[in-house]
Amino acid sequence: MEKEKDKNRNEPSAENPYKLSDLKLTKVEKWAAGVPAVMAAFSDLFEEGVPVRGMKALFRMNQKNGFDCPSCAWPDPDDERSPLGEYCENGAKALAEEATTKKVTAAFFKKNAVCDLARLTDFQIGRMGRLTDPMYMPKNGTHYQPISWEEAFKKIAGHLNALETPDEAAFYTSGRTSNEASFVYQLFAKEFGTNNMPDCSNMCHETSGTALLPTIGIGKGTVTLEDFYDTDVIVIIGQNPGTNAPRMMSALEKGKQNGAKIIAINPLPEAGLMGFHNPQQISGIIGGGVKLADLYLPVKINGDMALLKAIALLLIDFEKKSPGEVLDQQFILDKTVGYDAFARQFDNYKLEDLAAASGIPQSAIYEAAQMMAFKKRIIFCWGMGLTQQPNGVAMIREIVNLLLLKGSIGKPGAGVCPVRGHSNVQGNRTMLINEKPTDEQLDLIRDFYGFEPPRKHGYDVVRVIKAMHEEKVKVFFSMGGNFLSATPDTTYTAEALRKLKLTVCVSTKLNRSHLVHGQEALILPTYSRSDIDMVNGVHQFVSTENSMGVVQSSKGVLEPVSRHLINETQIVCRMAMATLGSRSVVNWQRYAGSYDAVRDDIEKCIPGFDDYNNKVRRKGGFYLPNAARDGQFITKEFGDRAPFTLTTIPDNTLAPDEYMMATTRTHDQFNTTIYGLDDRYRGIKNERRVIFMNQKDIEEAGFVPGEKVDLFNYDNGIERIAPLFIIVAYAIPERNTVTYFPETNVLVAINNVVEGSNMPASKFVKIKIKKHNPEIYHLIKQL
Ligand SMILES: Nc1nc2c(c(=O)[nH]1)N[C@H]1C(S)=C(S)[C@@H](COP(=O)(O)OP(=O)(O)OC[C@H]3O[C@@H](n4cnc5c(=O)[nH]c(N)nc54)[C@H](O)[C@@H]3O)O[C@H]1N2
Ligand SMILES: Nc1nc2c(c(=O)[nH]1)N[C@H]1C(S)=C(S)[C@@H](COP(=O)(O)OP(=O)(O)OC[C@H]3O[C@@H](n4cnc5c(=O)[nH]c(N)nc54)[C@H](O)[C@@H]3O)O[C@H]1N2
Ligand SMILES: [Mo]
Repeated sequence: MEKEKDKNRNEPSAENPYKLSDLKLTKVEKWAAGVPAVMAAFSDLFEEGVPVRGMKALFRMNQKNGFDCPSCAWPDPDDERSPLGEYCENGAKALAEEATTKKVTAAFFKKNAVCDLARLTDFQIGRMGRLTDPMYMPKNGTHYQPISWEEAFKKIAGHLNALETPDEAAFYTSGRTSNEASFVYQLFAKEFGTNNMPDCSNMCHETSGTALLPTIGIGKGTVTLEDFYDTDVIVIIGQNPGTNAPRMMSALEKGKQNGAKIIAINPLPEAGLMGFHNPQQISGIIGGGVKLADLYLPVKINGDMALLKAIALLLIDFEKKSPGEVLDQQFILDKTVGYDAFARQFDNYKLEDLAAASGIPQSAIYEAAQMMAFKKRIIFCWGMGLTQQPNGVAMIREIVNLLLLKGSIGKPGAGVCPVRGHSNVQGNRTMLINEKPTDEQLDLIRDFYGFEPPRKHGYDVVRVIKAMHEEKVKVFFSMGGNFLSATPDTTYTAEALRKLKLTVCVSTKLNRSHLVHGQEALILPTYSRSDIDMVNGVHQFVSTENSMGVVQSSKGVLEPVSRHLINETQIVCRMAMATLGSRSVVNWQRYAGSYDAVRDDIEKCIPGFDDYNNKVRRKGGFYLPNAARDGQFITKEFGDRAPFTLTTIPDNTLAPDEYMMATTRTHDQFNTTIYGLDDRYRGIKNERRVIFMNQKDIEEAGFVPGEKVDLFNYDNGIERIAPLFIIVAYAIPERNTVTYFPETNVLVAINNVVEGSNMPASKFVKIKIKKHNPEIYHLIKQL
């Protein structure tokens, strides 16, 4: 084995390519969506060779009685839905990706050794098609081989039951798993005896939940779509709606038409922040379009804290000049605590220092504060640009501070809107997929089922990788996702995964996490959201929760690609029966046979789901209760008041040869699923290994645009190398750079985390940039 790895040491691989594609730079777009978006969507369906199948599905996507788009978590309109379809370019791409009729069969695995496949990129692997059969990799094996479902469950049970403690197992979840499957999955982990349930939230919006729960009493957003339609100011900070939540732009458009102003805060002038052609409306297709941002603030990476403080400073200042007109004094008195200390801190801040730290001129900050000063209804939306910063929790608390000053939360047209990623990531959490469930949640499970669930907190994503390294975790089960590619410090994580005794991936498509595996490995193929899910002859539906707390049904429409697929709920139930046998007090057979049965019991264990089976059958679903939305902030520490939080400004000094790097998404990917090599809105064609730099930095470092460079990170005294990137000159603040994940995850140190939420700080990576050295590959450890 060692020898084989050595032999590969200097061969090209996903992390270490020797060649680049033929990069072409095109125009950087100022408008998102519109005709090219619709064309791109359709062309994807054609490329996958599934136009009829795909079109049929596309017209059912996000329609009442249809299925929930597997792409993002943006909600569907409660009332009218567009006759042209409630989908976007990226939803169509996600659909094309899973509707493909190309197959990765047992014969494919027989032909291809895993060590060869492991060198391919996620893009190359993703093209190969849908998984059709359960597959098994024996110890010291070179190829996956077919295995029956029965045998697969026996293997899992054998490994799980051989562990010294249940905490030597960990159960990961990506965010597409339905409420029903999530519920049985966490129930199994708890009955088995562990809270080791890391999930994609640990890399995504954990920071938001961590910040919101103690301040407003709920770890979720408070606004609904309707709030966007009738509001005064929408602030979009650290989020790229055009690419990652394109249907959000219809809501922004409607809000603007009704008079709202938009402030965009982002180091990059993203097309989706600047303007919008609505492809779902005839007017958007043939011309026109709306300008979105009324004010664009090109903040430095991590300059947001200084900016938010500067705005607060000005608002407090304006209030002094026009008492009672700027801040909501009654709200502050009735609903909050800690205002005095909060206001007092500004004696120690100067606007000019804050402006310098944020990278935004004082005049522009002044304009932003003016736009909010005399308005009462403000919505703050944010995404990974904030949550993946080391001080992300504090920054989101600072956003809450601003809204509390204005009394702009818990009333129509106002509040917080963390824009979630995966289509059911919020539902996963509601269903108790959480490494640190509360005692109240666990008591409900205990009282209903009659077993004592474990109370000790489990591992999150970063901690589980370390625990694998230390061989404290030996069995790793992933419900969806692509753990290797999504997580930080790829080389370190790959080493951790290889130490495991067993890795199990429940997946729809082949990905790199199947190929960098434990001593033994299983791939369990399952249905995707758009597939018809028949159980006991009945066409079943599942349910999901969107970014705004609406739970609705989702029913697939496509014939599955293989007869051997079983749904995620059945996979869990059969694993539970094989593992726990007569030890279990749960009727897994009943759950395996009917989602209604699962929903009946969710209703008993999770508040807000009364009458679940009836309500979920209503067109459009139902809203979960959200006290903060109704203006009640029930916090543990302060009763029914929301606290102001005192935060600090980070010192972001860089060494002279250091740059700050944010890793982000192209328009042509869904996380680790790479649809293509373009990033149309940012003017990139045919290459992902690019680094966006400011023109002045390029010149000062003695580079030229188009030059090939290698990237380095040195956190914790370890040299991490990402070779062969092309410099692209871009409108980005000085000393800031942007690259795409997963390619640059090798540079994100495992200890570079967000304080409080322990998420990887993937938008705050200190790097050095050197001219490409063809000899560099000798220094790089092969995965
Ligand atoms: N097409 C598509 N859709 C997706 C996904 C996808 O990969 N592709 N992924 C889904 C998932 S799981 C998620 S979580 C969401 C993610 O959606 P987003 O939250 O939009 O995530 P990113 O694109 O990673 O980064 C958002 C923005 O943060 C900005 N940014 C970087 N650093 C800073 C900073 O310091 N301050 C500020 N203010 N901004 C900064 C970047 O320029 C970028 O525009 O999208 C979901 N939807
Ligand atoms: N550097 C850097 N790293 C990041 C981020 C970043 O911005 N920068 N973003 C982070 C974020 S926000 C997130 S959410 C994570 C995402 O992390 P993950 O959720 O782990 O990754 P995905 O790429 O979304 O997972 C894709 C795989 O899921 C499987 N799949 C798709 N649909 C289904 C389904 O219906 N059922 C099952 N069982 N499997 C399915 C397919 O096999 C596919 O290969 O990545 C994080 N990593
Ligand atoms: Mo995410």
